[in-house]
Amino acid sequence: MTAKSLMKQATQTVTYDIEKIRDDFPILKQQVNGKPLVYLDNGATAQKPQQVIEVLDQYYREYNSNIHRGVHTLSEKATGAYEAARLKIKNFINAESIQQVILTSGTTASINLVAQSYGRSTLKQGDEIIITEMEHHSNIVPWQMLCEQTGAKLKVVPINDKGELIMEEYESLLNDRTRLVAVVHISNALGTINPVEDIIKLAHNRGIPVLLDGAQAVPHCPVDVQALDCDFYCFSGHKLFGPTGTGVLYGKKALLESMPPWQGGGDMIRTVRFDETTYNDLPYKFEAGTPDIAGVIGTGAAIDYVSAIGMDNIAHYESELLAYATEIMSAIDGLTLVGTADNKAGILSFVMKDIHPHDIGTILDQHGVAIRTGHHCAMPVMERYEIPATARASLALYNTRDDIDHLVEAINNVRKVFA
Ligand code: C6P
Repeated sequence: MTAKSLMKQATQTVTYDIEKIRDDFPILKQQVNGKPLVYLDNGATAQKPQQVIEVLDQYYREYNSNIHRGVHTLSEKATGAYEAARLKIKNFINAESIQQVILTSGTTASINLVAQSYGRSTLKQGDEIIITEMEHHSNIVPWQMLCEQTGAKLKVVPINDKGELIMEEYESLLNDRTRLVAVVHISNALGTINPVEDIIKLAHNRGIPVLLDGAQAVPHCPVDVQALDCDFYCFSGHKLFGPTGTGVLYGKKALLESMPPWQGGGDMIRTVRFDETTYNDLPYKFEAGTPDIAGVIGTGAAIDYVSAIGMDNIAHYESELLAYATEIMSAIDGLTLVGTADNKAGILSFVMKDIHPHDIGTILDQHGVAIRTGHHCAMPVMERYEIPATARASLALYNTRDDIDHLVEAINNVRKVFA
């Protein structure tokens, strides 16, 4: 879905009570270095609302126990809450069934699972995997490792100066040797919203499956895996206002069923004998060992939270905030935005003439403004723009124009310090 179509859809929906939303996030009420906290590092991890924190507290106080194992009351309660969270995730991304919602420790684990299970069992010497120049390392390195293991080759779709994929190059890379396309839905370093529908259609015309890295998309816009028709979709709970240590791999059922388990251990088996082991059904086949039970239940609460606000409302609110931030930041002398795609989400990567991003980040912190600086685990993006790093402000549903004004004021202070 494009930003414009999201906006159009969103204008038909209801209200956005920013004061009430901010009130739900206790961490935002504090001062940092004597200044009110302005949290603009949501791309790295998002803050947690009271509703999520309470669910975690309740789990540990009242029914902490292992799942799928015990017949005692606490274990049954934990299993029920854990599976209820899976159902919430299924509905949230509109998966066909809960069997297609594999619970992992994060986007990174989800992509590695596909690489080591699907990839390792199907790819061979000379096969090709297509990724893009704007991928996070999590969607590069697992494929490089797979290439080393199988003899397959990695092909990379380049980006233009605005940070958009060059679609003609993508089309020309698709061929009879392509076995998988793995693309980021929204770039963490540039904010680009990729034309994933077109990417998927072009790959499917040749029978090639597509994996989407949705780590930066799921917290900011509605995602419907059936409408997208993607073959795999990966995301993390902690960027979606849930706890760290949780993630999701959605997959088409036929693909998941054809894939061998990746990790072995408890819960993923049906029977174990020394001469033969049989595996559990989906989704458990891919869920070896005790998971982050509280984390998954908390992610379910986070989904309840964003669903009550409405993903359309969130997308609309954030795109207006991005437009405001883009306008005033573009006007700052000596500041250059890196990533100016026509279709963009709330990520503002920038560099300042003769000032290292780490210095920007340090001075901003003194003003209570939290941003990320560095390569953002997307070193090829930095190489593309011939820069060592950027400073990055990344928005979330609780940020305001006031936050942006504080950011700009602090940036102006950076300029004064280095004048
Ligand atoms: N990006 C950022 O500051 P994990 O660590 O598994 O939850 O997510 C990895 C990941 C994968 N893909 C994209 C597009 C991402 O943005 C991230 C995480 C954070 O940009 C931390 S490096």
